[in-house]
Amino acid sequence: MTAVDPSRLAASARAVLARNDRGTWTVPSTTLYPHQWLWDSCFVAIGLATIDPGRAATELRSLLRGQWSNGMVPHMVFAPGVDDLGSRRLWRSQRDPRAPRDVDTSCITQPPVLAIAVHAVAARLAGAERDAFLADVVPRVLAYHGWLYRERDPARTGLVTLVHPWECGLDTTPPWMAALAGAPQPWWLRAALRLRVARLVRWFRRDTRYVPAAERSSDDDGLRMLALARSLGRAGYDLARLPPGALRVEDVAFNALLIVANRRLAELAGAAGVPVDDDLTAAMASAPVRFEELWSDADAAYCARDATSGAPLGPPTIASFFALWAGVRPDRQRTLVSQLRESRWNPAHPVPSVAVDAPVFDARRYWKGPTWINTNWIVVEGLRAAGESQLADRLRDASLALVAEHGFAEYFSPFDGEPLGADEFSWSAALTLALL
Ligand code: 9WN
Repeated sequence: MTAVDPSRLAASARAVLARNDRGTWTVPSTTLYPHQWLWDSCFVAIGLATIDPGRAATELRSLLRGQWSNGMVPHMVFAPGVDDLGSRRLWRSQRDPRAPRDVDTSCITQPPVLAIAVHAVAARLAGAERDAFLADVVPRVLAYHGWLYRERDPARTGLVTLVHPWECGLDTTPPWMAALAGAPQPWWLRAALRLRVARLVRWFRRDTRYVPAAERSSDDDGLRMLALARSLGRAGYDLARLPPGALRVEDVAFNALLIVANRRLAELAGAAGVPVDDDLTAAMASAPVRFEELWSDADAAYCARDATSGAPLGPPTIASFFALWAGVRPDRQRTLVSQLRESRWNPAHPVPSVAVDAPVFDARRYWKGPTWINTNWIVVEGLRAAGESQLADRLRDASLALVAEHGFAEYFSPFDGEPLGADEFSWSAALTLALL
């Protein structure tokens, strides 16, 4: 393992964040991702909190300028003057009266790490600056969680339902792509896939101009995701108005992070003196209990579930380990911890996003196998919460060695550490600061 020089590594991480800084918010990557993304900005704020908490607070406030009047925090806030396929023109948020008037946003959300980030930033602020930050932000985060439970868990199951893979953060993760391929498709999409014209989409793709196609989502997956976004628009992005066969998923990563975020939010609300309403309090209390329903005995893992049929969506992925942070049944916790020591989850550069022996594993393709710094950071937090500090330290050291040797790539081959996807990626740099 490469020896890590902490101050050199921190200096390079800061340089990446400075380069990607757009004043009040940070792009994930100057080439591939020129807009603001929800969980990216949260990870950036968590890292910045360790060196410049004031700027970290600004990052989160600027993210919230995209919040909708119903409380939804969109997964993207668009940078003015940058137009690309799959972004502003796809959503046209201005047509929706609930969207903000002064910025364009996407119309779906992303993993709710906002309360976790607000908590991390508030812990580094003091006095009047902290009070003002909490007074401004906490009511808006409460509105966000209120929206999640009100509109995405109308049956009050304690589990929130997602309607698009982009919402789960691990976009092309195998369970979602399998579910998407099996969901009803419009006739034109079926024809396009059959005639293999999806390859033509490559001409319009921005991502493959910067990153080899073998490291990104396949053309078919990409086209299906674009088509799904369009069809959500026809239902007004409203779960209740989706047609019967539409994709509805109780996602593991999202719901695990929501449990952590709920806890942080309850603490923040107490500190800010803002009451939490009864509905939200009840939802927060039932979430960890209902989360256990996502355990699949057959897979010995927490798996996403089809919200309509209740069927588990395999194969298990890195998301199963997010449950360590949420806090789960002790026997299941022990199973997860011992899996992290098995070779299929523990190649040279752990933790792969899919176990290396899974048939769908692909070492270089996006969320289908590579190791990511944000998921490692989440697993480190989870291991600490589970009292597994030695294993947590080992994974932290492995993650730091990976970026020290291969740079702040978007993701890495779990076998040889080859940097993949975008380079100079913001959350890889920011979470390096947090891990240091
Ligand atoms: C779509 C920005 C985002 C991340 C996601 C990651 C990827 C976008 C894409 O990039 O998603 O939202 O273009 O593929 O999967 O987690 O937030 O870094």
